[in-house]
Amino acid sequence: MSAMRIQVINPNTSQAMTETIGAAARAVAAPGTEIVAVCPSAGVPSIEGHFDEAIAAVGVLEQIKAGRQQGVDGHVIACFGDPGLLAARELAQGPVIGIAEAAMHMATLVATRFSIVTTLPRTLIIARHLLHQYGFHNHCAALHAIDLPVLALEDGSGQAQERVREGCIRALKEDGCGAIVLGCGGMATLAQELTRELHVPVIDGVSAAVKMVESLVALGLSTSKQGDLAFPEAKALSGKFQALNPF
Ligand code: 5HY
Repeated sequence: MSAMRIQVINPNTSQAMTETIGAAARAVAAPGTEIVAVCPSAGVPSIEGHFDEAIAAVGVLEQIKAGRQQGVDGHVIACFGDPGLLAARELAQGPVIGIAEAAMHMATLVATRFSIVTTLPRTLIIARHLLHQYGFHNHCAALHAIDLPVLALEDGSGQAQERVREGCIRALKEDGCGAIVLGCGGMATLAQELTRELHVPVIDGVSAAVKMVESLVALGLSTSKQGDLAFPEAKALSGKFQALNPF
């Protein structure tokens, strides 16, 4: 595999979660792949709804532009809502993969039905929208929320991690699913241990997305600039958005 650099963007501004995500990405990266883990310079400390996603999407674009200027080969959006994904693809040259789409794709390759375990109940609708947007709604058996905030995953108590494990066990018992998708970037480092313990594929989108970007780059495939993912139309951006100027 040729040498490459992949920018992994945590769209929230939690430094601890950015480090968790970066560690999960590096754990699976090929020997020749450098992982550059970043988060927006400003925004929301965690993303738990539509309002947070709208704010985070601007930060994603800020980081995509920076990554493109640094010459990275591809990008991962490491939040389960895939915030700003299509806008990021307009701005990017290389592939841009969201962790929800990556995990969902991978789950359909190893099981006929998968369940999702995520954080707050109010974010379930975001995952449901993505299932329909990506065409996976017939593959998803059920969605579960551990009913803890995203940053509980970084509080060191281990409570969120135990709730994730319980959610996976419940899903396997009740849903008739063959695989589990972890619905938060902050759960990334839990997948391999849970796969070993539960004897089913438990899929983390961060690692799935890193391998998908590696594959796309190795195949010489970058974001199509034909049609709606072409670079944005040139126009005068104003105020703080001038920094996002694509050109
Ligand atoms: C994420 N929020 O992956 C999502 C998870 C969620 O800050 N990072 C966040 O619960 O939607």
